[in-house]
Order: sequence, then structure tokens, then C-alpha cells
Amino acid sequence: MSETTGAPAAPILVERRGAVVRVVLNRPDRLNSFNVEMHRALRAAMEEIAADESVRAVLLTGAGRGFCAGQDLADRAVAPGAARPDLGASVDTWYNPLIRLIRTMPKPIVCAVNGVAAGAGANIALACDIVLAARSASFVQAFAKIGLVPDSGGTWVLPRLVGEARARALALTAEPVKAERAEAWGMIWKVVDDAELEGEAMALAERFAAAPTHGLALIKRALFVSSTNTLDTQLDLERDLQREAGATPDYAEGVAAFVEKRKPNFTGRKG
Ligand code: T3D
Repeated sequence: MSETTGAPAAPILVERRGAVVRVVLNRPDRLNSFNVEMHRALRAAMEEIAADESVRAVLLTGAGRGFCAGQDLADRAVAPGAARPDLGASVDTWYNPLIRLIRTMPKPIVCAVNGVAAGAGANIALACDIVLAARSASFVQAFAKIGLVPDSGGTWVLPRLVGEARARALALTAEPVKAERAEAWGMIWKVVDDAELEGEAMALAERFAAAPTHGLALIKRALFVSSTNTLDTQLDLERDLQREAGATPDYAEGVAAFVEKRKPNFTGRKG
């Protein structure tokens, strides 16, 4: 795992803490909005994390007062008469692969939303497995304000999290949702006091890092497809995944620890 040791210009910071990797979006003067350099760095880090079996949990957060304001709009200003950027190509090249990487990451991703999460920034947070937000944070489907459509999975995840009526209103009005309301609506897991966010999010990531990692990856896989599967298909999938989970050393260790009334020592290994 490569480390970035606080160079101020690095668009993301990647810090290893035991089996946890903490990833920080690091363009605070632009509220951590995405330019191509930040996309590239985040993609490379996430791919490396996905492939590294010694990493067992991820913590994603933002530097400064914001989590992420989506696309850097300064990179989208076009002089009159000049060619317009193909936003479909940008989504295809950057945002969609990132959401797929997050959703298929074979280990839990805890997102600590430390401030405003707007546009793609909101939907990247909502793609993570467990979202904690600072009490001062907010979520904004900012797209409609500039004539765009929620992307990064927003139109998929929002109705599933908050229901059709709220999803439609949030997408069409682009009104911000404060962290407490986001929790009350089931959009996120938990709101915590600003001063507690980092500690609580890291504690959760560390807990995951000591858990049966492959079992958690299988849980992610089952839940990801459940909303588009029939019950029959999902029952078959649960059977297959349970077969796989039951063959892991962590399952054997979990049962042994239970029977011996001791704390389990999970390795996270597949086999
Ligand atoms: O283009 C494609 O590739 C397609 C994909 C698109 C995905 C998207 O995400 S589209 C949506 C893009 N994002 C937005 O529309 C959000 C724009 N930002 C805002 O609406 C507001 O900044 C916030 C609601 C997020 C926060 O408001 P506030 O009042 O807390 O902060 P602020 O003063 O507006 O922003 C602070 C600074 O960050 C400011 O710079 P300055 O004046 O101090 O030099 C502001 O310009 C900058 N900033 C905030 N968001 C962006 C940004 N700079 C560039 N791009 C941004 N998205």
C-alpha cells in the first residue's frame, strides 16, 4: 500500500492504520470537489485497497469543512463558442467506475461525512456501506440547480433509502438535507457530534478490521443485488453464499470461540 504523507498538493491522502486504510479527499479549498487528478488518485487507491487482502476495512472522509462538492465546476466553465465537455464520457470514465468499486469492494467502507456532501459527493457517500455524518453536515442533490441529473447512482440509491416521494423532492428541488434529518429518514446510519465523528468512524472501521472479512464481503454482495432479485433468486443466492461462508476459517473460528466462550480471532481469509 503506497502512502501519501501529507504533501499539501496531494488530491487524496491514504493512511494505513493496522488493517484499516483511511482515505481523505484532500482539496479543501474547493470543498474536495473532483478534478481529474483526484479521480485518478482515488481510483488507484481504491483498486489497490480492493486487491490487498491485508486491508480489511476502509474509512473515507474529507479534509477541511466539507466532505465533497461533486464535480469541480471550475473545470466545466466553457468560453462562448468553445466545444462543450461530454459529461456522459466523464460519468462513464470516472464516476460510474468509482461507484462500482465502492459497491463491489470486498470489505466494508465506512464513510465519515465531515461537512457538506453535494452532487456526486453526496451519492459517493451514500454508496458506502455505513455512513456516519457530523451533526453540522448536510447532503445536497445539487444537480438540478445547474441543469443536471443526479448521477453516481443517486437516482438508484435515493428512492431505496428514503422512498419515492422524498427522492423526487430532493432531486427536483436540490434542497439540502441536514444530517439529523438524513438519519431520521434512513438515508444514513448515524449522526454524531462533530468532535466525535473521526473517533467514532475509526472505531467502527477498526471493529470491521477484526471481523470475518470474507463473510462481510458476502453480506455486501447479497444485499447489493437483493432489491432487483425475486425472492426465489435471492434464496438461491443466500444458499450459495452461505455455502461459501461456511467453508471459511473464520466461520470455524467463530463457532469454536462461541463454544469455548472466548473472543474469536478472525483472520479475514477466504480459505
Ligand atoms: O461534469 C461532470 O463530469 C458530470 C458529473 C457531475 C457530477 C456533479 O457532482 S455535478 C454537481 C456539482 N456540484 C455542485 O453543483 C455543488 C456546487 N457547490 C455548492 O452548491 C456549494 O458550494 C455547497 C452547497 C456545496 C456549499 O456551499 P457553501 O456556502 O458552504 O460553500 P461555498 O462558499 O459555496 O464554497 C466554498 C468554496 O468552495 C468556494 O470557493 P471560494 O469562493 O472560497 O474560492 C466555492 O467556489 C468552492 N466550491 C464549492 N463547490 C465547488 C467549488 N468549486 C468548484 N466546484 C465545486 N463543485
